[in-house]
Amino acid sequence: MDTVTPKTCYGLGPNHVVMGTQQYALDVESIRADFPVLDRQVGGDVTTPGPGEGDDTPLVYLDNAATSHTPEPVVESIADFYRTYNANVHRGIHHLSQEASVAYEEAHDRVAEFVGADGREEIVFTKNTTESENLVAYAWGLAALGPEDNVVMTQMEHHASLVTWQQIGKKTGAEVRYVELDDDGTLDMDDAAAKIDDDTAMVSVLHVSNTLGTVNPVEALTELAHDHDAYAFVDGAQAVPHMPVDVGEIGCDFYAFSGHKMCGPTGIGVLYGKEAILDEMQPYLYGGEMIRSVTYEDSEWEELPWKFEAGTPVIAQGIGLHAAVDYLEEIGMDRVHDHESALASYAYDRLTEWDDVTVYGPPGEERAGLVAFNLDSVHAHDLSSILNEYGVAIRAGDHCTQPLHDELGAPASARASFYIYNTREEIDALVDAVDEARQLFA
Ligand code: C6P
Repeated sequence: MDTVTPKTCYGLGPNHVVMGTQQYALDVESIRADFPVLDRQVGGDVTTPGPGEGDDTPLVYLDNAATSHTPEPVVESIADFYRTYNANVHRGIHHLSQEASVAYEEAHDRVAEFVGADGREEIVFTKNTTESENLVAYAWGLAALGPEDNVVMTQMEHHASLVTWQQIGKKTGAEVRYVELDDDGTLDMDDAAAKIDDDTAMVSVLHVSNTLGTVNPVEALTELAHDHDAYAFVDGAQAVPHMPVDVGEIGCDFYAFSGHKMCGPTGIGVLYGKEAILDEMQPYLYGGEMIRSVTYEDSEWEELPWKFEAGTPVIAQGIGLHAAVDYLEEIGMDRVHDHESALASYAYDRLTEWDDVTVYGPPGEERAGLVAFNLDSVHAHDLSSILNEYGVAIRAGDHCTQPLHDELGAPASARASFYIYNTREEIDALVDAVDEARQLFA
């Protein structure tokens, strides 16, 4: 890797410099060049999108768990689709439709390969992780669950799965159970073994917690589920963007994630499902594209995965996701993971230097690339507003894990989350701004 000349940046004083790329597991400097938004100044009028008057504070973007930014090759792939071969898929035998269909189908193949699925039949494109969860809950859960069954989740579940299975539980009478957490924010596996029993029909668990940064033992949880003939659904929204994931190795029956958290566009999610199970399931949405033949009396479904992609599908988004996968694989998912782990560990160490800061979740080296915390004297929302004054973008709130925040005894937390383009200097910028807030409210 090349050594770069350090440059002053990030607006919190001359001590914040971009260091030589040799200090990172990946070449941050050249990655940053693919994301023009990272050069934004912020602070002015928010009613007109884009740079404008009053924007004079360099952006430090640490809200990647909410959504990541989109590199130029991905933007270009989407623009190229609209500029040169925009057409609906699977509906025309004209040239553009065939080009679009091939590109859309190949996007399924590429995603399948990326997560270790057996082929495109196992990869359904949805709108996001939330829709992937709902697809299985409605298509499988409504038909399969009854009052004698239970669904097991964890206390750290995101609302995407928690609310979905909770509501399917109400509709079907199935009991919903939550595996408890140990004090360090990891799963109590004894409790998991106790709660998953012969009446369990589904174990739906997070791979990585978007609040605690905990990485759950999804292989062991899948094994527990299968020991009791239950299905295992893994919510990988915070895993696939950040680490190598192989659904075959995990052994789970379903796995879900979103394109917009992994350098892809918004509006696309992925549901992986084992072919034999998807084959058995009835569709979730009906209409065009998902049918093979229709009479006034009845219909037959198209083959997988199209059976679950009713209507005009997410064509441009799928093509963008293909480019995002290419982009991430070019960097290497091991290096993505190592880079973020180092950043999270550094942020954890710096924030825990203060006694009046509570950091949630396991220690630095065991966590995924995010840190949720609270200052004793400042509400997370106020903290986030102050940080915004310094151009530091974090998320404050319950991060769609309200019951978990109840468990933590905090209505909200501040969360910094990292990605391939973040630097230690940006974490210094975060810590300096947090310190300003501490002084202000001391
Ligand atoms: N978490 C966050 O800021 P969607 O919105 O469907 O793309 O992803 C939902 C989702 C599901 N599971 C986990 C673990 C998640 O983190 C998310 C999204 C964002 O943490 C928005 S709440």
